[in-house]
Amino acid sequence: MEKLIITAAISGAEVMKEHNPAVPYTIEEIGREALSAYNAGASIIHLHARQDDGTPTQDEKRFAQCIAEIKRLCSDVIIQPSTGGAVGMSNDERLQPVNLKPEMATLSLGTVNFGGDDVFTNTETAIKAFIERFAQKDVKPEFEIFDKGMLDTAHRLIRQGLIQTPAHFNFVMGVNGGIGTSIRDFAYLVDSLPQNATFTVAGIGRAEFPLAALAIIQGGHVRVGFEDNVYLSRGVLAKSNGELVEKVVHIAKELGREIATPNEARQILKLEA
Ligand code: KMH
Ligand code: ZN
Repeated sequence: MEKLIITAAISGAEVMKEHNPAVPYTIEEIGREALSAYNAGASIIHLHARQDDGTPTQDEKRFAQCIAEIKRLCSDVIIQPSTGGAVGMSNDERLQPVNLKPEMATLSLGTVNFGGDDVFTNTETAIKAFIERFAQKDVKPEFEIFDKGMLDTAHRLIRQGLIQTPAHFNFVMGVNGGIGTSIRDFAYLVDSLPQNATFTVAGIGRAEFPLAALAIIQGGHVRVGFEDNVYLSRGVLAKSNGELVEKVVHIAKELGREIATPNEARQILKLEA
């Protein structure tokens, strides 16, 4: 089986220090959390930027500062900025980090409720515009899948020649409004993937580690981090993103799956080194 790519979603846009005091806001804190995840075995850092007070921002300059700090501390890690940003941001605002030409960035393939009154909006027109901008800047998309219909959208856009294959997907499972976290839900998504696709799984909250184990067994990849879950185990806050990554490494080792370095992850995902 392929080596395991671990993505650390270190910051997110919705999780705050009130949820876990180690959630990073400042450039220095972002660097600290990226380094802890990298040292533990993460090869990809999924990045949301914040202002110093924790307000989410897609500001290009702020992203450039965060990326510089992460590269200073972990020079070979793959940095994957978010273009999801936070609920309510405009598409232009969200696309800013793509101008920095990162190796990868996230690209959501549909609209989903995000609990309460929040709706994470991704119209078909917007999705096509995002795909075009990624292609212009030569950025590999990680397609964010919050529900099964989004994979059907991927199939349609592949048929239309708008999505290049092999494509890479992230199943975000357990958002209030998206697909659930059962084994059946997981199998349904895996069975619905386009040919030759790679996938990673991000389980929300307490689903993070059970879904990580399923992905490890199934030959997929794993995302963990404060964006998705702040607990190491029931009632125990993780002290760092690194602790969450360490737990995945431990599960993978027990199950006989080796961990990919950043350069091995580049080969698996067909990114240029
Ligand atoms: N913060 C969510 C509204 C992504 O990073 O691409 C969207 C999100 C997806 O986190
Ligand atoms: Zn994100």
